[in-house]
Amino acid sequence: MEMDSIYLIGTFIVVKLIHLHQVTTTIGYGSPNKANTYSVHGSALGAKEVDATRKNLNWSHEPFCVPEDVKGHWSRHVKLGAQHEAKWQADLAAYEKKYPQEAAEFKSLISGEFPAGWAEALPKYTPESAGDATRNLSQACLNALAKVLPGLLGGSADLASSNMTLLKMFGDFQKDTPTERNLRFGVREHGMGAICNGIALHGSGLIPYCATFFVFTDYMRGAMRISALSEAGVIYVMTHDSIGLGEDGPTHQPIEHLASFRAMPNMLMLRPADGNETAGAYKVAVENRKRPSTLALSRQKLPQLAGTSIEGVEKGGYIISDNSTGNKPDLIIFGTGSELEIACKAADVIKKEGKTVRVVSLVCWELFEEQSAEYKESVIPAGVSARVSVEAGSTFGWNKYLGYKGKAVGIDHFGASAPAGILYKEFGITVENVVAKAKEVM
Ligand SMILES: *[C@@H]1O[C@H](CO)[C@@H](O)[C@H](O)[C@H]1NC(C)=O
Ligand SMILES: *[C@@H]1O[C@H](CO)[C@@H](O)[C@H](O)[C@H]1NC(C)=O
Ligand SMILES: *[C@@H]1O[C@H](CO)[C@@H](O)[C@H](O)[C@H]1NC(C)=O
Ligand SMILES: CC(=O)N[C@H]1CO[C@H](CO)[C@@H](O)[C@@H]1O
Repeated sequence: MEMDSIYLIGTFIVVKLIHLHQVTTTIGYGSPNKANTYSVHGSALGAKEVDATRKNLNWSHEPFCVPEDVKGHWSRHVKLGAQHEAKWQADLAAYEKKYPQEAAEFKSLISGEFPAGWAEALPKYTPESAGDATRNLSQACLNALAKVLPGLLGGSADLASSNMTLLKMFGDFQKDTPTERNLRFGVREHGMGAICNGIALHGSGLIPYCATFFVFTDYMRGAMRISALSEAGVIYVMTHDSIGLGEDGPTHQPIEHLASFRAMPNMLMLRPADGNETAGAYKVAVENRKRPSTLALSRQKLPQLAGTSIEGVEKGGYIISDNSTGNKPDLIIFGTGSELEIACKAADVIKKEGKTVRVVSLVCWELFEEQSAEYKESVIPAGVSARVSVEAGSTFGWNKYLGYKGKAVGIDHFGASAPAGILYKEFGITVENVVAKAKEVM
């Protein structure tokens, strides 16, 4: 297969990362009095010990001096590197002559371009489309995008069948099958995130995604933070995103996770509510090659909500429905993900009582914050202080949009083991409770 070369890049990185050997080191090597002690870990050696170390290592050169023989030793790589590069360029030119189409694809990949019109491949939904879990809608997006984005590849921490992250037209990526695109990471979340960081940062145009339950981000938070810090555009597909996952219980139910990733710099935290919003989340995640995206997706079935759109998701927050005039609703209800439906239903109840109500989807706070002041005012007018939010997660952070008067409906304690419907009712994440809170603030 001529495409091998492209996927070999990925093989190389993955194999390299998987076969890291254990290395034994001595901290502070060469320091006669401090080597192998904690004191070299956190503080400088000090002038006296530096002198002793120089003597011990037989190092007679001035500080910051690179002796000629050392320089010569390392500089030989410059020439070698130039030779390797020239050979690579010649190979590529020969390849291009023989396989112009594949070479064009390869070049567009390594230059980081997306194929024209790629986003058209994202599935579209109408309010009449069947309801589904956003994890299922996510699988539809991944499979649609795999057809148009040759660089998209990924997998899960042994949960492909419950995470819905399998690229159906591809097999497993292995040593002997490098053109396949499903990576089997095994049950090791941190390694999975680290491997994806390597793939993203290699700069070969590959777009890595990885998946597990949202709560297990705790096992790979270090890798996720490195994605954010290192500007690695990894797509984190995080399913089972709330107490709505049901019977697995509190060990599997994320509570503070949305808030924690909203607090992480350079991380896009997206919580789509239905098909259009899931497609929008993927559009954002693919386009952001220098920011990782975390997609929080539901296990439970959700309806397609009138008013959702890809364009709305790209703005981070937008109006789903509104029956006010002059940008002055009596009430604003915010929702995200699986609770946007509750927000819409609560709005219907309150409208029937003769009030004007606006429902806002705050699917990605970071993107909303980047919008113009005019846009933000058009969605959340400063003059309207009657505000309620509903989200099946920690209420921490919602004051930013609710202000002093607003009320948050959420869950600020650990969950429990029961079917989703029972848990939502027990913990008050219901239409009735949103309506009650709305009446307190109006
Ligand atoms: C999804 O977006 C399209 C295009 O903006 C729109 O026509 C459609 O009604 C939306 N679907 C839903 C469920 O809101
Ligand atoms: C999600 O997809 C799976 C497998 O196709 C299916 O069994 C399940 O019913 C779907 N979930 C929902 C909530 O529609
Ligand atoms: C908003 O909807 C409610 C219920 O349908 C209605 O009573 C009210 O007049 C509407 N307001 C506007 C401005 O359309
Ligand atoms: C652990 C697990 O569920 N593994 C499954 C992942 O999905 C693939 C494809 O559906 C199955 O073959 C695995 O058994």
